[in-house]
Formats: sequence, structure tokens, C-alpha cells
Amino acid sequence: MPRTSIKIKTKVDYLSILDGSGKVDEKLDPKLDSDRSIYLYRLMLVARRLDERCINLQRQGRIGTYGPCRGQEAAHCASTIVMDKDDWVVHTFREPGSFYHRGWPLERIIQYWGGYEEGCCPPEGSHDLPIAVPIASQCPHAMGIAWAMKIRGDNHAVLCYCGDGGTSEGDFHESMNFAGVYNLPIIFLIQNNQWAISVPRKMQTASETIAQKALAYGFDGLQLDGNDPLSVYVGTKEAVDKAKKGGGPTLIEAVTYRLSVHTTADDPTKYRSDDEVKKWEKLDPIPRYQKYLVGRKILNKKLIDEIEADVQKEVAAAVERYEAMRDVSPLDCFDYMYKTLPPELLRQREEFAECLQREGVGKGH
Ligand SMILES: Cc1ncc(C[n+]2csc(CCOP(=O)(O)OP(=O)(O)O)c2C)c(N)n1
Ligand SMILES: [Mg+2]
Repeated sequence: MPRTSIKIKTKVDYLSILDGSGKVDEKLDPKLDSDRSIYLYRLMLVARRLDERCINLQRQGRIGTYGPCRGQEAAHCASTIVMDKDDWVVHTFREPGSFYHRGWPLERIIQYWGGYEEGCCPPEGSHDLPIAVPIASQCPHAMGIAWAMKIRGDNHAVLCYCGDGGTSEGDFHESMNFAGVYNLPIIFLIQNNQWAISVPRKMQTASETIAQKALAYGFDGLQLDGNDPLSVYVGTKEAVDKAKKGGGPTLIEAVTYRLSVHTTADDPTKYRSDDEVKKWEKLDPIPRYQKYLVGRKILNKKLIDEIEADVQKEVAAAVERYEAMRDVSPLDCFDYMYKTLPPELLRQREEFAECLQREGVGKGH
């Protein structure tokens, strides 16, 4: 037999509806009604304002490290709103808008970053997993939930967030493989924000797109403009509808940008240029969506100001509630692992207690 070639699917679609210059593809525009459009706009604003407050809280020493989502609000807010309450959403740590939409009290998100275990606790009856910081470790869990759905014959789907850096982890590939083999109702949504701390996208993978990785696992990949809430909404909805009809998984690559620091412990000026950030600031999803909604006469100046004031009030109230719950000792961190502390930890606890007392922090008991 001569050498022949095997025909394989080699194409992924790219979706952009509201482009960076504000032009809309009328045919693809989902034309969300006024309530839903305003809801999405407000949700993105909640994520932005919460982000800003958390950075301030960290700088004032009132929470620990914080990982902001600035610039990525469309990628996570416009996808999470597609999911029904009974669907499952599995997060990383850069989706505060999704947590809020899924019913997590804002102060609980702040608690997480403040180091309080309560911040890991999903609201009663929710179908969410808590924040996952170990990169891509959430993917096998999400895949397992989707497998359970399939076995039980539930008509639901799982949305699993992951970062571009996460796509280099074994957990991600094992989950993709399993999801493909068992045709599971799962959507892997990669927030490709161009960086994994200081590792740029081009050093993460030699693939032209992240979306195409789905093809090797036997299902569809879609790349879309992750700073365009309309593209994110339409792309995710298509994938979820398909999953619920038994059409299997989809890998969505939402192309976006982390406009802020990786976390408050990071200094991005060490590894990326101001020009790059400025270029992406012009594509900021919030002003882009605001302009579009003004064009559709869904928003006007008065309403924009009202939403802004309302969101700021809500975030400020959450910070107050968080502060009111802070009256616990940092020494608690020693309390839950061992019944009797080993000598070295006991020594550390005593030293820490002395330090707290000296500095007048917490109760220092
Ligand atoms: C398993 C694991 N290895 C390393 C880290 C340290 N770490 C934290 S965030 C991060 C980069 C993640 O990049 P990406 O997946 O692109 O997500 P992003 O932070 O950009 O949202 C790394 C390596 C970790 N949290 N977990
Ligand atoms: Mg990244």
C-alpha cells in the first residue's frame, strides 16, 4: 500500500459579534432583551468594582493575596449566565462575577481572599465548586460531575473554567480525553488572558490556537472574542444546547487579556510592556458593551449613573459585612489540622501569638 493521508477535521471556528471598534454583526447579535442586557452589564460592573475594592483591601492589609479579573469580565460573566441553576459551574479563581451570579454573597468571595475557610463554602443547594487555585485541578472534578450527569440521565451540563496556563497541565488533558471518549455534557472554557503569571501565551503551546486541542480529543473547539460579551454568550449557549442534546463536549477558547496584575504579589512591569497593556485597554469589554447598549437605547446616561451608584453601594456593604466577620484570630490557622499540635508547630504558634500581641492584631489569644 502506498503512503496515503488520513482526512481529519482541521478547522475551528472563530466568533466575533461586537468587534473592538464597536461594529456589530446584526445577523449574529443575540439581541438579548433589555432586562437581560442590563443584568449582564451590571454583573460585569460588580466584578470590576469588587476587583478594585479587593486590591485596595489587600494594599491596606485587610485581605491576603488577591487575583484580579480586570479585563476578563465578559469572558466569565457572559458565559456563566447561560447556565441554569441546576447545571454545574466549576471555577478557577478569576471569576468573581460568576460566583456572584450563582448566588455567592460578595463578602464570601472577599472572605476567601482574606484567608477565611468560610470563603470556600458554596451557598446551600448550589451546584458550584469552590475556588480552585491548583491550576487545572478543577478539570477532573468537572469531568466527573459531567460523567455522573450522563450516568444518571440528567439533562444538565457543566461549565468548567480554566486558564491558558492550565491547558499545559495533565489534569486538563486527562479530563478532555475522558470527556471526549464518553461524550460528556461539558464545556471547557479557557480564559486565554495571554499570560500565566510571567509565561506568555506563545511559550505555553506551539499550537496556533488553544481551541484546536479539542480536535485531537474528538470534539469541537471554538475560538471567540472573549472581550465581547455577545460572542461569549452566543458561543457558550451553542455549546451548552449541544451538550444537553447529547452532542458532547466543547472546548471554548475565549481570547481576552489580564489588564491587571496576576495577583497582588506580582509586578507585571517586569515581564510585559505598557504598550501591550494599552493596546488591550482599548478592547476593555465594559465600555465596549456600554456603548453598544447605549446604541440600542437600552442604557442612557441616567441609567448608567444609577447602576454605577447601586453597584458601588452593594460592594461597599459587602466590605462592611466582611469587616464585621473579621473578629477572629489569625491563630486559628493552627487549630484544625491536629488534635495535639506537634512541638514545632506549637513553638510557631507561641511565637506568632507573641507577635500578634506586640502588633495589636486580632485577639492574640
Ligand atoms: C498546580 C499548580 N502549579 C503552579 C501553580 C502556581 N500558579 C498559580 S497561577 C499560575 C498561572 C496560571 O496561569 P493560567 O492558567 O493562564 O491562569 P491565569 O492566572 O492567567 O488566570 C501558576 C503557575 C498553581 N497554582 N498550581
Ligand atoms: Mg492565563
